[in-house]
Amino acid sequence: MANLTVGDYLLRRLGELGVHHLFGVPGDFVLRFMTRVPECGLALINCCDEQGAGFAADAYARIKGLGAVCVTYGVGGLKVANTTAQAFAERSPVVVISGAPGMEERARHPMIHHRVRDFETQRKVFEQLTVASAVIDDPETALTEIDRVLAAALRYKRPVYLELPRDRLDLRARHHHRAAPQPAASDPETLRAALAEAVARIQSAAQPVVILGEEVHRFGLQETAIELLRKAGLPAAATILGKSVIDEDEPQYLGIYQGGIGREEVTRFVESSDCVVMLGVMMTDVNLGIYTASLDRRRCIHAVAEKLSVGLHVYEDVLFEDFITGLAATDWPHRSPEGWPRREPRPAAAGDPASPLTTQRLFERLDSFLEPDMTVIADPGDALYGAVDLTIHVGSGFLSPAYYNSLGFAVPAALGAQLAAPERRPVVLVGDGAFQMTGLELSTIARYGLNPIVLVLNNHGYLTERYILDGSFNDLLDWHYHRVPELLGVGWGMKVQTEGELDEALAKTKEQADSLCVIEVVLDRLDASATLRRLAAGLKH
Ligand SMILES: Cc1ncc(C[n+]2csc(CCOP(=O)(O)OP(=O)(O)O)c2C)c(N)n1
Ligand SMILES: [Mg+2]
Repeated sequence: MANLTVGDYLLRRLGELGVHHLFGVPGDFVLRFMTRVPECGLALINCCDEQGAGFAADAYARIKGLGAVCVTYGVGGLKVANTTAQAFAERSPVVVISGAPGMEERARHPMIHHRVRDFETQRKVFEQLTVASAVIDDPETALTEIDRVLAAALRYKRPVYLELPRDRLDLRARHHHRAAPQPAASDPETLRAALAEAVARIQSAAQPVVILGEEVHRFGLQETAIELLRKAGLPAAATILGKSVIDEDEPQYLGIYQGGIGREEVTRFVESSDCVVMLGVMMTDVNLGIYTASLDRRRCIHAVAEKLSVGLHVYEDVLFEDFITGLAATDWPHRSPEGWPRREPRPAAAGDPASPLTTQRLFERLDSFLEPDMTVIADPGDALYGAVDLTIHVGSGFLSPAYYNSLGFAVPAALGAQLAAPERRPVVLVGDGAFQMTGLELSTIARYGLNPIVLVLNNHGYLTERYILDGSFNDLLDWHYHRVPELLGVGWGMKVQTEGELDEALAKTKEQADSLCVIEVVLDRLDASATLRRLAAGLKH
């Protein structure tokens, strides 16, 4: 690789790490790098807007373990600050690649376009939003720096930033000077002690329960977690951010635990447990039902990437993955599934076809529509809260930014998700407010011939906000959302207001198997899912 240019080396490494698509918007500082993308065997997916590209890369990273967004300096770079912040907050390893003014021209023309305060500004912003960053300005260290930054994304499952001054891109990179960083390892004695204490607690508990969180997914430990549940005969709930961390048809699965705003039987079962094993659970307000969760830490085992505690004992130098793998490898005695809360069967039978649709009926109907070859992607808002109890028939089949909660994720995420997993058709659940933010990426979806089913929940404004404090600031212009395919000249759309029309539209999406489908679901202005009603009560202060 010693003879590659700096830019080609980066692209070669991304390809080796499974990144076959780069999402971005061109600009003069990144154009030459972009011409190298297809030359190096990767596809450049041109988005309408950088924020769309950032969300697409985030979804891609959640599915493939690494994603990349590629933008120009300032106007492009700063537009992906928000999506990078989300990737940081929710542990999604996205590589942000920004073109930049050349080192020579920085000296000659300080007021070059897209500059903000100085040439350091953008990198400093991204230093706050990533786990590693570098300006690749020196061919002597370029390879080592690229390797260091990519290794950090993979190790910490968080975004990283690489800035490419345009006059350094084509320089021949020199060979590596530094050895690759040693992979982190657990201290064996501490690991043994932590496992011994955790296993003893679980074995002696009358009603142990596991809560699986998002980090199990991010660290690729889903199979290990399932092995643990099956071998030890343990039931498991999931957090909302970790929804679908395991296939929700798994007999051990109880549903989403969300404290006081979740389903009552699950909350009661978890909170009455004498040993709650929280694996990869981030203690966010949304995961904890706006802090209505009642989990006594003396009864909890809490393992996350950055911490391990068993009751009040804190163990250092134990890697999250080693702890879960150790639990799964334990020889567990048989335990029978007694007293577990049963999954609520959802009414599958159709109601009166002429009845106006309600949010509750929409989600009940969707529950019987979903299949294992679909990825459900929900935007924050009632699209997410309504989706909490949908049964996802495949592990990692649900994506939503349920912590950082940036509206406008779902449509561009469908682009990233479908390119990452082409065998799964995305089902996008998006509010009218969110759709007005990034819905234009349907254009990119259409351009690349993808076929998601997009349900726009048109409740005539910002419902979630209405529940907290209403005012005209929560109103929106009522678009003809179902006619967007006409505007694009691609795809099929339908507006549905009754149960019968929804059935018809869902059936039609099967006929329109290869095309983009937009279903506008008209809902009452104040109709809400049960979860949103409970959540809103918690948010009102
Ligand atoms: C980028 C962004 N801006 C603002 C908010 C604050 N916010 C949270 S929910 C919401 C309303 C969402 O409206 P819509 O997408 O129509 O979903 P609904 O609540 O109506 O189901 C807003 C504005 C946010 N979460 N993200
Ligand atoms: Mg709305």
